[in-house]
Amino acid sequence: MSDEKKEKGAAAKKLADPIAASIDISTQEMIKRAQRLDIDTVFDRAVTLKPCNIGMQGTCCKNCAMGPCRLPLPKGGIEGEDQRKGLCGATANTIAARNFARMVAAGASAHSDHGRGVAEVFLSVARKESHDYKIKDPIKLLQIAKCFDIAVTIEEDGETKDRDIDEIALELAEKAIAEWGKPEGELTYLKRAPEALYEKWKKNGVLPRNVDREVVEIMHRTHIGVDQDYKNIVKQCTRCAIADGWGGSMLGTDLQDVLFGSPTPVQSEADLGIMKEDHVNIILHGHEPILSEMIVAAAQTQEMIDYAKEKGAKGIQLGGICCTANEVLQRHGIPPAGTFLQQELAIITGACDAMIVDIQCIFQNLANVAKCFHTKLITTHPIARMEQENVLHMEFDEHYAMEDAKKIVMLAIDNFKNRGSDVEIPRYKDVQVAGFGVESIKYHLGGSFRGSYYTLNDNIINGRIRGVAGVVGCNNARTKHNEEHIEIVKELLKNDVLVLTTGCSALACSTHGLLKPETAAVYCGPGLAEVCETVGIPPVLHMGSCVDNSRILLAATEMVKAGGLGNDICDLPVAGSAPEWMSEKAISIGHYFVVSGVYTVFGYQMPVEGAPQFKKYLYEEYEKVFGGKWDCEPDPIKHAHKMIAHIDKKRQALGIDKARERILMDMADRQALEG
Ligand code: NFS
Repeated sequence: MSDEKKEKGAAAKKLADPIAASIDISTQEMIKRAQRLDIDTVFDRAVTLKPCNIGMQGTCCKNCAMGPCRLPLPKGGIEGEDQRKGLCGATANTIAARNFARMVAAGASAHSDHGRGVAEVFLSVARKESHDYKIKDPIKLLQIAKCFDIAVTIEEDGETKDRDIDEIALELAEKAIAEWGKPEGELTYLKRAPEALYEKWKKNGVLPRNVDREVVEIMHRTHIGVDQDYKNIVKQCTRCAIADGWGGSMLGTDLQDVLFGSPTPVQSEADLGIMKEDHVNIILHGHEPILSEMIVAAAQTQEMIDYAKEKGAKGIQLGGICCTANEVLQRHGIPPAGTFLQQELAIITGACDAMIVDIQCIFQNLANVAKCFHTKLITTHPIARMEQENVLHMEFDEHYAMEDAKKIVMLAIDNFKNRGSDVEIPRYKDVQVAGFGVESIKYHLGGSFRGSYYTLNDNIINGRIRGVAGVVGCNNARTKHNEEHIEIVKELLKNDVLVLTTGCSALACSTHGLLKPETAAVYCGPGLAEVCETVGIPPVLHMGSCVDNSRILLAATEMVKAGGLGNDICDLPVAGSAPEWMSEKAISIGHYFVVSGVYTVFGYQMPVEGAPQFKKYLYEEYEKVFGGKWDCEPDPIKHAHKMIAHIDKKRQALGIDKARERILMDMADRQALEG
């Protein structure tokens, strides 16, 4: 088909307006290019396919074959008693709570199964069955071993000796893997939470027993005819979400750090512009670093670099999408090509020689886009395959990790020659510093000998830093791509709130230049700018992938430990946000933050609007139980100010609001005083 015909065809279809779809110029350019080439992207599909209003309200029940029973909120709300019910009599509250619970279960499963995968690789490394992985962070290994009550020293001939690290690793691996299904007791990591929080969970009967059981119990309780009390359903959501944040996700993060190294700040670049016309471009997309770590190692071997040159390329350019991007960024400085909504666009450049995917957040439409170019789309995980014929499945086996990784890299190199001449890589990219783990924040704040969160707390108490916000989560094609992330973060910075970020929100911040120390002078209020400039950190700290939200929980715990800001996470002047959430994982994350004591605001509509009592329970009453609560605010500026108001409320409760008032005096105030 001629270009002219294609353009006419595209004009006849309903298409996204690229400028309205994203704030990124690179994204806008690639949407335009896709439309010129008559390739549909998620942005166009969002225009033609509208969401179901009843589903959005959370009140469509599909849990048995008498339904679906749809219970929309009547226009004008409910007057008097709510008469709505499904065939079995389930109320709107029960239905919305059950749907919410299943989202928590699915989200917790995704994170935790990822964690389990890492634990299994760790076990095989400890058993010396997988030779291509090594224990890269033995210090972290010993730290975790302590949490599991594993002896790290032994008595021999009356002398204390360090135990062999391999022996400790094996004991730890076996104990860690048992966390998913142990028959008795409770999750080991729960005790890492501040004592007051642990006791609160215990008193309310929500200590998770093991990871899998809490998911199974949600599925059981939400089956037709089981749990019909929304408050009781939420209670199980809580237990399951804790099992995710303080269990599966936290174990995933820790064991990844042990195997692949704990992140330390690295400089890199971000955006589609990191792809290079004269290089073999390999895009790593998905979540588990088990595969991507090995691809990075393989692509950096001289053998592969020489092979790429032999085939006419100047080298190999790796780039990431989604949380894999965060994993390889924080440990190796591999630049991210983009967020969740940019995955199709990376192929649309025409310069993607291979896209390698593992699990989660992968569009099935990638196969249709790849078909229009030379791109090899390679699935690698047994639980995530695609039906389309042009997709290659190369199952990755950790026992032959390097061999498998080299095969995949070679395939990409061999494909370089098939690249067409119609290549268009957006020129945009920005620099960034990423990879702040809990330990490296400690180090940056206090040096290696006096590393502590004391400096952070001190600056919160003296008012230079107003509070801390976790801004995390997805993109959602129903909102303008990246706009909410960036607006909210900038508003928080302006008001002296330090931002911790993960997931696609972190990637959005990286492409918009918010992850560099120089950002402080441009966007921050005077107090935060001063601290960042003194310490030499960006005001937005990249803490990794979504699984790494567990790092934010531990950072908050460190703040509690450092003293002066209360004795529980709910006492801290902190707030959470997922501006453009869309996945079930985000709901699980949101819920574990709430029940860890954090006020958490989502940007896109929550599936609770059709059940006002259930909504009120999550948005208001739950705070009395766990100290945190849900909220939703689509307007980014209002969203940020709700978080700031909460931070101020906590400052007031701590009696540190006065210090901040002093700090906020500007020149005019001073002159007025002097006059
Ligand atoms: Ni999180 Fe990571 Fe991105 Fe959302 Fe998907 S990649 S696990 S779910 S879209 S932040």
